[in-house]
Amino acid sequence: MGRERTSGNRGFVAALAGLAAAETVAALLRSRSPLDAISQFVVDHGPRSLVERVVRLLKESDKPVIRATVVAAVVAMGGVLGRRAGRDLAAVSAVAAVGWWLTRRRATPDERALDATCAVGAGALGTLTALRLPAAATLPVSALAIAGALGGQRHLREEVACVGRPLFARDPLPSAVDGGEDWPGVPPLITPVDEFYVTDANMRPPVIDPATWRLSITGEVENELSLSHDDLIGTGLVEFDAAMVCVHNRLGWDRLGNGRWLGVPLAEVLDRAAPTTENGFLVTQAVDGWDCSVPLSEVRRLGGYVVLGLNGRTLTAEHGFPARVFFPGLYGQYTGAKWVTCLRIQTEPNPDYWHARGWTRGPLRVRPLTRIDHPPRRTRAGSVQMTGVAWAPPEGVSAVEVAVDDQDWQHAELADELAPSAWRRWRVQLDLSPGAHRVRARCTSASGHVQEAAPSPPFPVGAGGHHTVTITAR
Ligand SMILES: Nc1nc2c(c(=O)[nH]1)N[C@H]1C(S)=C(S)[C@@H](COP(=O)(O)O)O[C@H]1N2
Ligand SMILES: [Mo]
Repeated sequence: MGRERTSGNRGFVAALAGLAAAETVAALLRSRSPLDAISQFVVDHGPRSLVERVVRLLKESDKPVIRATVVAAVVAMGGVLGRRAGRDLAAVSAVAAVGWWLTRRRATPDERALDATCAVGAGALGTLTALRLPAAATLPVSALAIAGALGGQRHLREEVACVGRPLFARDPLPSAVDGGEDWPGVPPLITPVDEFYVTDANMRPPVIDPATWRLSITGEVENELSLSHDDLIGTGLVEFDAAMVCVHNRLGWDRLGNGRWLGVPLAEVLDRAAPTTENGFLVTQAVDGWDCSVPLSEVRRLGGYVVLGLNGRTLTAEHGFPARVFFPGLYGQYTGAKWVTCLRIQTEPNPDYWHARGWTRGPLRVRPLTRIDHPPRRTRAGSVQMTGVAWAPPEGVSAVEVAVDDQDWQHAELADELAPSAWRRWRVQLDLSPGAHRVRARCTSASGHVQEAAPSPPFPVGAGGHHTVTITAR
């Protein structure tokens, strides 16, 4: 019994050391992280309903949790293998085979060769070393391996974070807009880049060299184009304010941001390319293999941009450097690719990353929604200021109303509109008697559509219903 437990523990340590060694070597050689490769496999193959559940449960911490789960699974596997004496070779081969197979995914042939060598070599060596170590040495050795791995991960993260240099912009904050600046608890009019939500199907954003990157425009066009980053910047950038909303944004959530974007109108690019079909699709394709098809009729209706900058700087790696496609008014997963490399005009849509995983074909338009941001759920009784934001891109918000308990709707004061596609801040003065109150909010879009009451989850057409909070006044 005692002996079995010892070898089980050795198996745990060996698996952990193997993974950590592979991770460290990958970071040192600037190859892809094996842990990310395994996690990416989980992301790519998770069924739609599971993905929905994970997003709902974990909100924006999904990726760290996936990584931690993978580490736990690998260590558990090591523990199981370690229980049987004389299985060193089996353990080492399992680590090597899994590492080799996984690193072949989503990479160029060169990267694959390097990644596979790292994963197989370092992982196997780490595992073997840990299995052969005298019991007293296992702890310090695995601690060292983990420290190396964490250091490597950190190094990679910093490398990714450094993209983003100044790019032409008007005032950082528009002075023309009245209201909201000193309203309690209301979010900034323009969401700072480091607070702007990040959603994509990658464990780590691709890092692209703008010197070699090209945007190609191909398919059913008269003139194929291949544009560099400088070509696009020189085309004459247009600044526009718009909210980007993830289809997973639930009532009260902040999976949306209001940005000041810089981009080239798609109409200009398409005019130069001259599509030979009127009723086809614009397929935006990215370096991560992600794609999304937008009907040309919708492209004409919404305009859309090849975006190069956000809030006065080039895009950051996380938000799609060097370029992304954005149609204000379409949910994030229908609006076009970050890290875009190809715009292809086709008569038929592509399978599309999310459609292939069970999501609605689209394009899905953003449903108007209102969010209550203030006051906190416990507050003083009496006169209380409530604030929030509402959005209805691309047409804009014309009214926000709030109802306390089952009383009548009362109109909120709206801050000036920055742009119809941007979010709009609002406030209202409430008189709350001591006790618990249920407060709901809704908006009306510029075309007169009143936000409906029936609550619905993000799948299949985006969340709906009134954001409702319970506020206890004392
Ligand atoms: N290449 C690529 N583009 C992508 C995605 C992706 O996974 N890969 N995710 C989309 C989704 S679901 C959303 S909500 C937005 C998010 O953009 P943000 O991370 O800059 O907020 O990007 C879209 N573009
Ligand atoms: Mo999204």
